[in-house]
Amino acid sequence: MIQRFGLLVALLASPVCSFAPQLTTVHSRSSALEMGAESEVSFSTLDGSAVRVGIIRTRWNDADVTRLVEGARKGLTECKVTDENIFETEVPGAFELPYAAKLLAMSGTVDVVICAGVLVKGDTMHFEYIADAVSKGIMNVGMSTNVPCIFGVLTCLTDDQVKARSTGDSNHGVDWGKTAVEMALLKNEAMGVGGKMSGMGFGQSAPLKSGVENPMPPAKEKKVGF
Ligand code: DLZ
Repeated sequence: MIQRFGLLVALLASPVCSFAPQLTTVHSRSSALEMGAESEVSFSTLDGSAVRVGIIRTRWNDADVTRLVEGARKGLTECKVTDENIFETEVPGAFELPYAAKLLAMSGTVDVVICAGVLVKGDTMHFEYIADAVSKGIMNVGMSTNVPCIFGVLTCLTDDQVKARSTGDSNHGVDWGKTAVEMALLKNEAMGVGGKMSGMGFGQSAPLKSGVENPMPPAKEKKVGF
């Protein structure tokens, strides 16, 4: 038992141990959680130069959502996504996001959709119903269309919480942009688009069949957007 514990300690202390970086991550993660707003995820270098991104944003909480979309664009730019490969459109409120996202995903003109919005709890049950419907709706779009759909919706109890998550270095939109690129690349790799055909993992076997018939065939020209 003691021997095993000693081995575990040695492994954790070893610079080549793959657990060691995780310990660091866990530590910074907990301090980030205490602050409640900072990014809690890291990204490797992502090449999104060929990725087409659709952004759907709400007009509700306009100023906050605008900052979040600016953050998402910053994240996309840091991953080499070009401006001409970003299509942006808007809907009234968060409840409308999943439907618009489904139309955009089915258009075949984008590799990933980011849904951006802000829900703030009021005095009624409205917040709970919308937050639940929107989160499930956005997940359903990704699962039913095979176009990854990013949940870029803040669900906050106060305006201060919104500000803390949509400004400066803690603008969550930046992570949403990078997440979008990572998921688009993962999808392309898994579906055999440019994947290597040896070894194990996503993109290593014959191209996957989606199992989902897309009612709208991919656009012939490289158009981005509806
Ligand atoms: C009605 C409503 C309320 C009270 N609050 C918000 C909100 O905080 N964030 C948001 O994006 N949308 C809100 N809405 C609008 C609903 O999302 C939706 O647009 C309407 O219920 C019409 O379907």
